[in-house]
Amino acid sequence: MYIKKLTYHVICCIITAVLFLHVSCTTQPPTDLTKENIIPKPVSVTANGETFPLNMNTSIYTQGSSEDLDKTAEYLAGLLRPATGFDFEIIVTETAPPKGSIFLSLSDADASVGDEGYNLEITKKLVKISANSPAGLFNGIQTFRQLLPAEIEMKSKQNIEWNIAAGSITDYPVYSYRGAMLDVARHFMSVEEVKRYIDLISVYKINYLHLHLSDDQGWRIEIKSWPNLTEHGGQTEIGDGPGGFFTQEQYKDIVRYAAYRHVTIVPEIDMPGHTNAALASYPELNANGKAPELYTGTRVGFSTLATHKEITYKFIKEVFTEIAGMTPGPYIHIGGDESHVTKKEDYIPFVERVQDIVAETGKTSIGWDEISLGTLRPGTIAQYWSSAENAGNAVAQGAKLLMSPASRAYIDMKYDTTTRIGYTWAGVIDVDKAYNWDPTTLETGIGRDNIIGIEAPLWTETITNIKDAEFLAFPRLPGIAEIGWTPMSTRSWDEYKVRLGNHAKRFKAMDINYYPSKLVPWIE
Ligand code: NGO
Repeated sequence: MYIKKLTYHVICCIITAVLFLHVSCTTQPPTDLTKENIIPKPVSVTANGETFPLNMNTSIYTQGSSEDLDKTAEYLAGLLRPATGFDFEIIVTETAPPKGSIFLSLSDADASVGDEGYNLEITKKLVKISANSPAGLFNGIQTFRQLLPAEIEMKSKQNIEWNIAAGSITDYPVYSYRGAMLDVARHFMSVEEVKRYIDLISVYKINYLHLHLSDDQGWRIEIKSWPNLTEHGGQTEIGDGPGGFFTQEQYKDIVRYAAYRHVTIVPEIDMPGHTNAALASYPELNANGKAPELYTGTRVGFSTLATHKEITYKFIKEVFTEIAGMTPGPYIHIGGDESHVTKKEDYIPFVERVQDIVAETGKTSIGWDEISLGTLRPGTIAQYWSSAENAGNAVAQGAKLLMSPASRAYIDMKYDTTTRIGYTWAGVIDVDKAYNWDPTTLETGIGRDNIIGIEAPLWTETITNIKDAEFLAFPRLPGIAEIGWTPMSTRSWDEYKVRLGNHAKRFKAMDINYYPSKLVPWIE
């Protein structure tokens, strides 16, 4: 009797173990597109209950051929090849592609998705991404990418099934400017590090990268007509690090790399303050004609260009002409913040004249909110970071605002008081605080019509490398990206944090050094 019972028990155990193994080895194919965790959240998603399987026979078809389409198809194939190990042949077609394909079209999108939006139609037979522009197709690809298992982000071949939930997505952004800023002046970052940042921001449909290229502690962009800026002024950074700078070829390489990912570079030369590196490199730019020592501390507001000297404007003109010549994007950022040692009566005409110089190069100026103390040229954008009064002045002049309120969007702030790196002057900003705000209701008098977009600045006084940058940017930056993309009416922190928690696997697969905030239900 006892032996019989034992045998029965052992058989039961074996059956349970086999069943368990079976279930854990074959994950169910996803069928509900509305349950996917897409960041930024799309405008509308409907499911059809089907699944599309990606396999070794899947090819990428483009509807007709153009340089843009070919590049976009190549980008997509490059994204999918490493982890799947499949070929993803790219084929041009004028007719409907065969079953099992991915189809890219620049002719069939709804007009309502605009310049940057897309339609993603998935059935069990076909994935079709349509858009009115290459940027829209690129955005559709980022969404498609997030529907695939997180392993798609791995660099080596993974032996898993690549199934995605089917249905339709119609999607387009709220704001046309969705930015990130990287300060390469306080601590220099290499070309490779900047490219990595571009890769990461473009996953979340961020389309501008503002590079803070000069400050008291270093000048980071080669200017052929003023070579000492980098030869001397590029050799320091905060602390005892070696500094560094981008040659013009390297800068152009960054611009091209970004453009391929539909990211526009916005170069900033900060002035008239934050200029010690330039002042140390050329004595004639100083009011007293004497060059100060290079500076490697963290103070702000102690330097100024000589606003009364003509040579200063020759300098600015030549610098901006060279930079404009390498920058296809429409904007040049002129800084303008914290010019505490420039008299207000000098600061105002200076900023007005600098906007004219930028206009002569064919570009439009962006400046920190202080620039609205003076008259803004038509088109000039003020970047709201600290003074609501300055931002209000800009609005009163009819200017658009780029929203970077420090207490929400400064991702160089610590998450809590124990965070190893970061500042606290604008408060501690955990993931909820960075996400849970609306640019159109933050300040009275600033509404939707006054806003061009949103940007998350990453200042680098406390960080020295891209891994630290990742730690401060992730996971706050995807939240800022969502503010820029998704209508406020469909956003809520409680729903977002669950979606974000599901991105842990992706962060890991992308080797992102993220902060595992306790406020987020991470699923690893
Ligand atoms: C301020 C200041 C920067 C600092 C940053 C640190 C602006 C626009 N000017 O933001 O020089 O690096 O704070 O958080």
